[in-house]
Amino acid sequence: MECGTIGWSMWRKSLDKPIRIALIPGDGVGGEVMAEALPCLEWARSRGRSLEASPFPYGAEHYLATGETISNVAFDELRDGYDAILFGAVGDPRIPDGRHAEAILLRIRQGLELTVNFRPCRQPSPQTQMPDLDLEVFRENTEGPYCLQGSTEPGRAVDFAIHTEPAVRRLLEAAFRRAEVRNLSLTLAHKANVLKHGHGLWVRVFEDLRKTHPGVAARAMHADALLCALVQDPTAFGVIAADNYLGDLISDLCAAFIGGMGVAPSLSWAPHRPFRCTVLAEPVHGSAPDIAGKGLANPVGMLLSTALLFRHLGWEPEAKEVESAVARALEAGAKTRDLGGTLGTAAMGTAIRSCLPH
Ligand code: GGG
Repeated sequence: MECGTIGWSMWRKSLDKPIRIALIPGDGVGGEVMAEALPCLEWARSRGRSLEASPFPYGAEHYLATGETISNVAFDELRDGYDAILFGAVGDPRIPDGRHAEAILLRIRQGLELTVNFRPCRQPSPQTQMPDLDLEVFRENTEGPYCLQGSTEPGRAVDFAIHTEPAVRRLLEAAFRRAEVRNLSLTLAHKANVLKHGHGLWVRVFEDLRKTHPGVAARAMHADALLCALVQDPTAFGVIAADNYLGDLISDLCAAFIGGMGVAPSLSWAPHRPFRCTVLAEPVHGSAPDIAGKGLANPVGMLLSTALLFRHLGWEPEAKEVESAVARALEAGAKTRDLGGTLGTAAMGTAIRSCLPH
């Protein structure tokens, strides 16, 4: 496998030590879905995979109790001592401005320079109306309006967006390579007609990389036209690349094609730091405070994120087994409420686990 695509087995801090995974459940349903991923880690260990998992308390509860989001020492520990972070979700109604969420999740994404946020969008089960759907969104994960620079003034609010050529190039290079390896088309979503500076840069770099990847069927589209075409026929798209903001919106729409946010996984990495990178696996969904604590959340997005992490570590058989256990459980009728079923989070996790080989 190529460096910069998932499944490259050298993404680890040390070859002769166990893979170290930091567990950050975060807020709301994060802990509930994380609880269903832990037995998957245990299962991988039972198959001979060498891993250690350590919990970290970062989230709203910890912030309200201690005033700490992530300390510098803890951040350094995550960066230098862990191969991966398995993350639940952030967001808590008791902190309406989301300052702890920024300081935790955006700090991790930006501090670890996790430029590539990979959000595949395939039907989690073959029993579906769109079996041909094979979409993969590459979302830039550290810049754009997420630079968190701006101000609220009387009668006026300002949000800046920063796009740097190295990050844009890294994201697009990863998307081109992925499209090449999987023989998929590549579409860049942009609004360079309005956002002349930032998205103008995206289009320029895209056109540049198109020359070095002549085998990829690549096109740049205005995001509004792309969204319209996507809703009309999602199977007409392959890899979609976009900046942080558009990439978030487009991938959330794509999640709706496969059953909703509850089933959508993601993995983030730093393509320019293959040997030093702590990767981040997290479901696309947030903390869902409306259903938090009720045992109703769908653990599929979390489990498929765990499968992406396994694949990234080179544990392809385990990644495939988890994905097919999810598919088999869904085919057998196991569904949470968001998918029209009646199961709670734990029962859904149990149903999926029962489909894993022993
Ligand atoms: N598991 C993803 C999560 O917790 N998302 C919450 C959130 O607010 N994310 C900001 C973003 O990704 O746009």
